[in-house]
Amino acid sequence: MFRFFTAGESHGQALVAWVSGLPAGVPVDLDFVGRELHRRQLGYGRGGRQRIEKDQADFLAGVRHGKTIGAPIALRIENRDWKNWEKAMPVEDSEGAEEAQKRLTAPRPGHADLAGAQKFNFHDARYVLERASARETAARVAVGALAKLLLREFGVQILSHTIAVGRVKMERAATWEEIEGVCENLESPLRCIDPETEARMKAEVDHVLRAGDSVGGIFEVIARGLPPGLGTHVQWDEKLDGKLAQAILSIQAVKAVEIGAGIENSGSYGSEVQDEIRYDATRKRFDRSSNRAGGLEGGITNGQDIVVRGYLKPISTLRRALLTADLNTKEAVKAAYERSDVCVVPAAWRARPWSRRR
Ligand code: EPS
Repeated sequence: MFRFFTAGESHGQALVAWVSGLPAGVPVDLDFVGRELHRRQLGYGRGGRQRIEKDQADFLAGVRHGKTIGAPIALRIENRDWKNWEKAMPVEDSEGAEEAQKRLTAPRPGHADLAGAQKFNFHDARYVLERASARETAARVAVGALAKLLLREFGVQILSHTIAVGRVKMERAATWEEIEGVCENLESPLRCIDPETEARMKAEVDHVLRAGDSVGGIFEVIARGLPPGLGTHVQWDEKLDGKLAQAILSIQAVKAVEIGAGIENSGSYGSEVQDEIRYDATRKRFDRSSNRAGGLEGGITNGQDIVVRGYLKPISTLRRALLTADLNTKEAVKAAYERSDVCVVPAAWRARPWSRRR
């Protein structure tokens, strides 16, 4: 079974990941892993941190001579920003450490700050936000790159693109070729396939930047080439749609997940929603006339593209701060502001295409 854990504070020494369950012999293309990490750092509306970091995965275990060896994999991504935080977040308790600490006592509405501080009885949300930070996704991207390298061996392609930023939404369906194009293009500011819509998305980011606000959006991930039969209908926690939903919802700021046309389907009649089945005699396989189910029926892949959408709320760090209550004095204060992104939609989207194996 493929499993992973991540560790690391946003301003600690490093992010680390531990991965288990990859078979021996999977080629580990370090350039590919590096490119995935680089892509995560790009996108319009990102904060100043990306100018400090140059994320790179340093493999410590489980990969030898360019291939997995079946043993657990350990990797490390350095936080270059650590040198600016050593005094604020030392590992050992030291003299004067308290004064140097960059305390955060005005929890941001919508952030893990308050709930996390209550959970651990902290009088400062620093340790909470350090771990709740979207910086953690760098470790997940490195792990995801390894998973993609395994899937590549089976001819599976995974692409993704931006559907909406704030109030600006793509109104037409994207073709596979268009999504491939935007995945290859590192210059694409918001990873939207339609230049006119993307220009309006950029204006939306500019608007919130000027207003001291933030903006969310929708990204879509598509997996092509998976055979029918992955996942299962027999046990609730093994259903693939449930597992995918958990994976997407666990990304910082994602508040909803959609599989196929799930949201629209809930307001339609059954006759309009189900994908009719036919048999393609040339390709000797069952097929569907449409893909409103998003490639999953009963928690099992049906051989069609898997289509999953993640809905991101606007991130909770705002220059135009909202009201909150101080953790210690309980007084009404403005929520804390820390350097932040204003739009993370293009970072949540981080897949890239690859050629099918011949
Ligand atoms: C991020 C790093 C963080 C944030 C952002 C994403 O760095 P810093 O806190 O030093 O600016 O920019 O994280 C958040 C959105 C968040 O809420 O913490 C990154 O590497 O992606």
